[in-house]
Amino acid sequence: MGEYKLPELPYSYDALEPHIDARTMEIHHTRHHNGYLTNLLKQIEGTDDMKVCPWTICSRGADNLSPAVRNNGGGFVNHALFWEIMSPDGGGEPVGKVADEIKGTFGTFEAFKDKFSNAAATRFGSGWAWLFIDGSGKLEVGSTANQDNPAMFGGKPILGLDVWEHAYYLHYQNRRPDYISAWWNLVNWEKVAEYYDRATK
Ligand code: MN3
Repeated sequence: MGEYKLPELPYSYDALEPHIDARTMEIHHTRHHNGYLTNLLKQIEGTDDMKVCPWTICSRGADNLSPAVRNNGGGFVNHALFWEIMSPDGGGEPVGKVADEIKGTFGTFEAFKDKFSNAAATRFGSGWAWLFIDGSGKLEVGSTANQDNPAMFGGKPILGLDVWEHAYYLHYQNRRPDYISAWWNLVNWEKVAEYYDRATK
């Protein structure tokens, strides 16, 4: 089943410079992401879980997952989404239906951006900031610890930002807010619109 292999990046390791450096991207993909996959497979290889999508495993709920599947399954899917929602041609403003939803929910794109950046900056320790669709179908901004994601709590993520130090430390050291503001230049809003449309279908 092809879902349990390391996805190729849709661009080269140096394509996101200067916002994210090539060395960070390479280590992040080949070691961190690959490590989550390897450790997830140790848990589920040979079981029926291999027959279902890894997001489906997450959506069983954080409390229903073993710590190893929660951490490594989360790590595996979170990074797969993260690579996809970035692009060397990213940045700018949202497009499609999700653009209207963002305005309707948060007032303005800038207000949404501030809320999301704040969630990313204030997540203590390692984790992720998210734009997701909550259980009632509304857009929501939040953050999760470690490799948790909104799917583990009844939501559907459509945009995620990795704020683990491994995602930025080589280039930004302790300046997480600088990494966050640079990252907005990479957001692939067409991909986010696709995720939104798929999640609300
Ligand atoms: Mn990471």
